[in-house]
Amino acid sequence: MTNNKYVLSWIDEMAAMTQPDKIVWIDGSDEQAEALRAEACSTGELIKLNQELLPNCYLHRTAVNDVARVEGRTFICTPTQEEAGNINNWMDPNEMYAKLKKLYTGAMKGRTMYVIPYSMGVVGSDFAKYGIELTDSIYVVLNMLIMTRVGNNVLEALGDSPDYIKGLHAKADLDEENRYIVHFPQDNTIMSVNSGYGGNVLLGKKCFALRIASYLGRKEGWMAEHMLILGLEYPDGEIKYISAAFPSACGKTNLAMLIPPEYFRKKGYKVWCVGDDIAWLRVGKDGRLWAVNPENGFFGVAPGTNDHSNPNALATTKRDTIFTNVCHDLDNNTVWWEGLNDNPPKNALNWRGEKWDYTKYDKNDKVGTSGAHPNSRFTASAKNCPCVSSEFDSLTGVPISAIIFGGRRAKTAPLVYQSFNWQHGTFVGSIMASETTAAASGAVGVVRRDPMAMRPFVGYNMGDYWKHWLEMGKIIPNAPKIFHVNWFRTDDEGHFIWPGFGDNMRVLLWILDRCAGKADAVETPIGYVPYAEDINIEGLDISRDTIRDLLSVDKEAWLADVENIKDFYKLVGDHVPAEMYDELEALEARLNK
Ligand code: GTP
Ligand code: SPV
Ligand code: MN
Repeated sequence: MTNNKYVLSWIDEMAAMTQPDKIVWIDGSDEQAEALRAEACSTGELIKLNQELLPNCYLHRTAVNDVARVEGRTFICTPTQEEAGNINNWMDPNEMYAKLKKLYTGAMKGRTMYVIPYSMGVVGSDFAKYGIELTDSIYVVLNMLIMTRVGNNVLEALGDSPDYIKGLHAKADLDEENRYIVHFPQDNTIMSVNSGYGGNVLLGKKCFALRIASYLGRKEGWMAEHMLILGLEYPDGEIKYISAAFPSACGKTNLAMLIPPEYFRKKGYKVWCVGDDIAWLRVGKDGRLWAVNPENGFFGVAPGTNDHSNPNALATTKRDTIFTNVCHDLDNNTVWWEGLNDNPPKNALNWRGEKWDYTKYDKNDKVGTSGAHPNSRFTASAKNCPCVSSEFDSLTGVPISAIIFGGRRAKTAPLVYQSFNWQHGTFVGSIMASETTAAASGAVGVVRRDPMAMRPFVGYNMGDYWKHWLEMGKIIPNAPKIFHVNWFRTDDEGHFIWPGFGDNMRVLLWILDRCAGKADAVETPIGYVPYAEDINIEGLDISRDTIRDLLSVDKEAWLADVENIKDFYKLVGDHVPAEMYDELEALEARLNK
């Protein structure tokens, strides 16, 4: 435990409000975790899976109304609304504290409050930041034990300092109408109530490592981004690092754990995973941008994960994993999800825990008829990933050569293009758009602008966030080059044209060749696009003409997009930096030329 008076008095205050029966400190030991798993199994909160096939694996089901992040109920409570900006929900902090106090009062009666001291980043490293989450959910404790670094060493590293992020989570009644995910950046405080789902309750993840951290990063001169980090190893052993921002459920985990196509594998190419969701980036002494993954595990999308799409992720989930809202195969007490294989279990419970009939599956009503919820997830330890990078625990992180933005665009965006420079690259990030996915509640498949894949995660004014990107560009002497990719262009029948997954490596190679000055490019109105001949398609059943199609830039579609961007900039409001408008005008002028 600790003598830190800031920690102890805060816990006293929170306990006085929530009134738990008892308080248990989480020490990070296996014994304690095992006892908690046993307790959760005894109450039905967890289901112990087949320990021969899936050692130390468990299944959890959330409430049916609580299956994704709730952006509409997520708030940034800065003293003024202007600081939070137009993209975030805002409420006056005092008003919000008063509202929350009512919801938390007595919320833990009859329950246990767990105190989780955790670190985002390697404990004791320059990058690390500490947090304490108070929760009444064993599921949250067990997930935090996988996703973050938990234990007494965190309290030792914190010492007497008040410098930690306070997080209070109470399940309360899981009442949708009173569900709140609230951030008070000035108070280093996160409060979550009436949810039990992933990003709403694992407070180290989106709440701390993105929303609060982005706010701190701006103050302290670094960046917190919704990015994977991977290392691409060449046959000669050299490794180049890339970070990439795609919106939720748009392919970060898949790209981070990519297995190169056979042609490249045989030559000795490899890909190493440093992170699949969040990157903290700082300028190194050598003037390059260095990245760490502050997390310790993966909270990955289950559906679509299989032996072909992402064998590394699948292997990672074979032990020590908590599955959330997947299908339960009763015959062998294992799990299943859509896209795992073509053999849906015949004797199974769906994600709601009801008897499931796979013959009724209707892809137009996935939530209603699927075995696994479309946003069902696995929580798995990074250490169990076959391709985890040897730099995973590095104290300094890895140097980034290229930053990639990307989204799901059926038409407009080409397979890949490069920005002209950092400012233009920031603009490219600011105009990112993607079709929405099941990772957040709401309609799926609607195009929305999602700047830097951070629309739901910037802890302050979006316009100021872009300004911060521009400022960072000025203090990184050897800045990464900025690119944009789109794996999701479709043909007239709606089929994906690009094979994606492992074959995305072919695009990464062009990107790194550009960074090394080894590849030419065509200058187009939107940026530098590869010559079709420069995308290596060895061993791939796809024609040069198809590649040309994938790389084409449709001026009419882009001009329509420009109008949409103007509206979006207006929505972001008067903090949009002048440089972004300059870039928008220049883009329009180039398209009209
Ligand atoms: P979050 O964890 O929500 O932040 O998402 P993520 O970006 O890590 O998403 P993930 O890698 O789990 O991708 C989710 C979905 O994208 C799955 O349905 C995948 O099958 C699909 N996907 C990933 N990569 C590709 C690709 O290269 N091509 C196609 N067509 N689909 C892909
Ligand atoms: C996302 O939605 O981007 C996720 C899952 O990575 S959650 O942790 O729920 O935010
Ligand atoms: Mn994410």
